[in-house]
Amino acid sequence: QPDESSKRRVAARALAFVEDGMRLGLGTGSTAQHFVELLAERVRGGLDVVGVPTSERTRLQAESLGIRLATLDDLPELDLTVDGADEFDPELRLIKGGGGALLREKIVASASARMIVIADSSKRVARLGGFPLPVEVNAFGLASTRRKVERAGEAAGARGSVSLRHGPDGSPYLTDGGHLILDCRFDPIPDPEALAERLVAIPGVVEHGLFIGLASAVVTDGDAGTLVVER
Ligand code: DER
Repeated sequence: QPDESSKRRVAARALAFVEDGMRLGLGTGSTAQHFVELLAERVRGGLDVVGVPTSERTRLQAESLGIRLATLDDLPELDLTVDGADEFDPELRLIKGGGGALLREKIVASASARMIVIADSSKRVARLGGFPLPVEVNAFGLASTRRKVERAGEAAGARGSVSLRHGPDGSPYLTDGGHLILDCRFDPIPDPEALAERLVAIPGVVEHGLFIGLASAVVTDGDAGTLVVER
């Protein structure tokens, strides 16, 4: 089980990619939280950056720490996004969305020249799917969309059950965008590209947690400390 020190170590290592004057995408999740904290220390030391948060949670954290914020409307193109992941494979394909922010995370990552993923060694997998794939869906026609998502998994050779994510109070989890999340236990996912194509073809699907071709590098950790895995 990953410890906070390992998350902090990979977050600290990612700071080396941040240069003065950069327009940054700020990720979401417990590892990204460390990055935002450490970035704020550098800002207090004079680093001049502006951040576009990938969730309300990250926006509140960055704001409280005094990091200058903007939106993608102010800054349509970013230099670098630093974000976490739930899994990464040898081709740096990711599963993201454990923290429920996958839609804004993917929009921000795809607006960035580079995306550096910060993920401790527990996220490193040979094949994606051990972590349930989050799929963000519109609430309208949920039962029908859920069935189509299950069929898309089967058609892509990734069988498994699909469940609606609930929040801590027992009600259905609502994303920042007001959508629901289906967590799909497609394990393993033999062909992530094929599954991604099938999911985006479903009208009720807003976005899915497969990030393919977006990560430029992953900062992870091993016995000898942190290491950067390039694509
Ligand atoms: O929700 C997300 O995509 C997060 O980045 C998640 O994938 C990683 O969160 P963690 O750093 O708390 O494991």
